[in-house]
Amino acid sequence: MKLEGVEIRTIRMPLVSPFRTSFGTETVREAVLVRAVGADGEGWGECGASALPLYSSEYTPAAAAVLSEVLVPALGGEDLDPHRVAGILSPFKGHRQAKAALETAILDADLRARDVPLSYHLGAVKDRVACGVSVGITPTIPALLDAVDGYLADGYVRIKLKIEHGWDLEPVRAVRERFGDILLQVDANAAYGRADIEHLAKLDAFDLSLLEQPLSADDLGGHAMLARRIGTPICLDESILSAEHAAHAIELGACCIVNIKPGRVGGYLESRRIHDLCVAHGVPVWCGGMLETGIGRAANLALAALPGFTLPGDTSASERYYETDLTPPFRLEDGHMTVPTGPGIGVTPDAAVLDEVTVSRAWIPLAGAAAGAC
Ligand code: OSB
Ligand code: MG
Repeated sequence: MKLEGVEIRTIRMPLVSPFRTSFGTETVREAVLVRAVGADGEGWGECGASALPLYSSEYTPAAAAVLSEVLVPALGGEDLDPHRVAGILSPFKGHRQAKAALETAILDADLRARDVPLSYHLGAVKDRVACGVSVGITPTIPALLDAVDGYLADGYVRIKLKIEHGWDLEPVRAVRERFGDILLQVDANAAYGRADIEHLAKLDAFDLSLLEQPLSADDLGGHAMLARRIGTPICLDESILSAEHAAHAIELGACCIVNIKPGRVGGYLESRRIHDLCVAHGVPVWCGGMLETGIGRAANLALAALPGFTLPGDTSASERYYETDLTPPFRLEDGHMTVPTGPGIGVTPDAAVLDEVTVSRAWIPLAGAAAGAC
């Protein structure tokens, strides 16, 4: 893959409804998209970072800057194997979501040129995946019950509720009582501390499939303490930034389930390593989400089709997030979504829709590439 240059775009797309978590409320998805252009075609990647550094230290202006100023120039204009990108970028600390978007765009361009679907490249064994939905914190419990009711009517096979201090036992109890025997799990986005262990143990009354990231990202020891006290399985999200982190967390008994978000761990290739590690340890995994447009969603579906993804992911339909997606909309059929079969990520953004939501763009030519290539 000989790269001519990379386009970095920032887009802003209104969400169909506000998404509230313990760390803030999103009403618009701001994201960076990466388009890698090579002699044999182009490829796309979506950066999971959002407008403010609330989920992790990354955020869109920083992601756009590090891509333009550091990561893309580091690639040079030489022939590039997508599997070598992470190694080339590894001297630069952090910025995993930005690195993931760049690696994905290059991998997509390479796979398209060779007519290979991403799912096949990663080792997928399913052509459709079971889908869950992540339900934000609502102003009232009746509003939450309405939201869950709507998603169950859409066919989602599991519900994830966001929780925080003051919004945990009661909403969970209300959903369990109203909807009975559904697959139900909760996500705290690191809102609690070790002092809350006894309180969190009360969630055991609700037969949850898992409790996601209750404590701070750095506190693997606290998660291990909680895991010994509580019956509900602990799943980690923010704590797992690489296969190495996953190995440590499993070894410590900090989790028995892992949420794999490709951006958070630096890309789909690292995601596959985490998947393989978890399968070897008998740890189930599922595919998380960052409110992706169709670009990121397509790639997430490819990953979610690997054999170790035995739990439904946050791979929801386009209409759960956007009135108009950048790609043909991903639709739920009988609680499942079809894994794209085209080469690379299998979808391409609609140029007119993309231009409408673009707020800034930059073209980074690569050394050795023809001037003005675009
Ligand atoms: O913690 O899983 C999370 C969205 C943004 C940031 C963090 C998280 C989420 C979600 C939504 O839960 C997942 C999705 O539907 O894309
Ligand atoms: Mg989470």
